[in-house]
Amino acid sequence: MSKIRSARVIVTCPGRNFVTLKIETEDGVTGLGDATLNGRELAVASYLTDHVIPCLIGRDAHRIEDIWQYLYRGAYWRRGPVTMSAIAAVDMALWDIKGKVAGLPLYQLLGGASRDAVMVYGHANGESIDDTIAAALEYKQQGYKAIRLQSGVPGLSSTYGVSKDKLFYEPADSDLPTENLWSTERYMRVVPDLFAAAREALGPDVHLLHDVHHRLTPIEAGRLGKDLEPYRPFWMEDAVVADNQDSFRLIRQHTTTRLAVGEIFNSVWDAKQLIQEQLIDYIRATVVHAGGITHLRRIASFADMYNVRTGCHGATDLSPVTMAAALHFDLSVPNFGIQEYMRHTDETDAVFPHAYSFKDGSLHPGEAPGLGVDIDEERAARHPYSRAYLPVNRLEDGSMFNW
Ligand code: EZ4
Ligand code: CO
Repeated sequence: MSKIRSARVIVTCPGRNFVTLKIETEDGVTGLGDATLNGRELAVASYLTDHVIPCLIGRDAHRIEDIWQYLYRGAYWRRGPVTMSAIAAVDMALWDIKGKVAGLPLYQLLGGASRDAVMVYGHANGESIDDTIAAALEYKQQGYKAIRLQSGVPGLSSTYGVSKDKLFYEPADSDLPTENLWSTERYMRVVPDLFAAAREALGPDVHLLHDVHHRLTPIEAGRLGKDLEPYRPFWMEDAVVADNQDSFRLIRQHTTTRLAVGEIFNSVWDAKQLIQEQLIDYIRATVVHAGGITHLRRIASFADMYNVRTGCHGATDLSPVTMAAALHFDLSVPNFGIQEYMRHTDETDAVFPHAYSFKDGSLHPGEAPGLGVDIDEERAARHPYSRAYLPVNRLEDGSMFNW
């Protein structure tokens, strides 16, 4: 028995906003959980402070599963990104505490390492195909074995995944949503050319990935997947919106390019049909937005029965606390596939000192007990919350589209 004495939410903006839950037990052991929901941060902060924390005080921090069920079943209102990010934060913090009490890195509590390290992919991007290839060559130089390619589209002033600052792409770029323009036709012409050039420049061994970011219809996605087949992409991500899971059947009928989806999924129910009918190859649900380590393990076990591997979301809006949690999970889970890795800025890393490290294209969570991440609260306090939104997208005729 190790009673929860206190819990509080820390909101900080070292370059971008992060919401962190800190739980402390009566024995003085602390645990951290990430609760960041990009562009909707304060909703989760309030959900935790106003509705979750009062129910946590006095509970046994070691009863992780029971607390998970209490917060999920006990809310009556199930699922959704706000609820599941809040539950995730509690879950991560409790696993962190359990690891610290045991004196073991979290991956040891999850069954131990199933592999030596976690293969990650980096984000290469550029305004033109040449710029993107130059960025990809830099990643290869740094040892990356897998690289995501996103290039600007001629005729569109801004494109998802393409940044001014190559190393630190940050889509939540304004205190009110910026307006982007989208043209499927222009986009569909560029991507196969990008992959042809990239395969030629980077050679046969590097894994090449691409994120469509929910912009196509199923039949368009089938076409793009087919166009990319000669260049053997590792995966095509978020080819279509997955609200209607049936959509993926049509894509499957037209291409053997591997499909990845799920960074905005909150629970196993978002992926049930996709997994059961083997309509995808990689499930991208992540610790922070899908109910924590406890629920992500459940999703992965289910996926394993259908040959679906994990490919956790790992953009910069997932704090170093989530990155650490994901790495412990990735190292242990049998059906790991790949981990997304967008480097945080030095400013962010200074607020969240961490034990994980990069080497030879892979990350390792390190051997510190628990998650192996801390928060420097003094530094955090120097970076107050600053409202920031993801962009919105419109078609050339002005109608709203998916970003
Ligand atoms: O747009 O994390 O694969 N990575 C992505 C990200 C998402 C952001 C949204 O907050 O799609 O760049
Ligand atoms: Co994505």
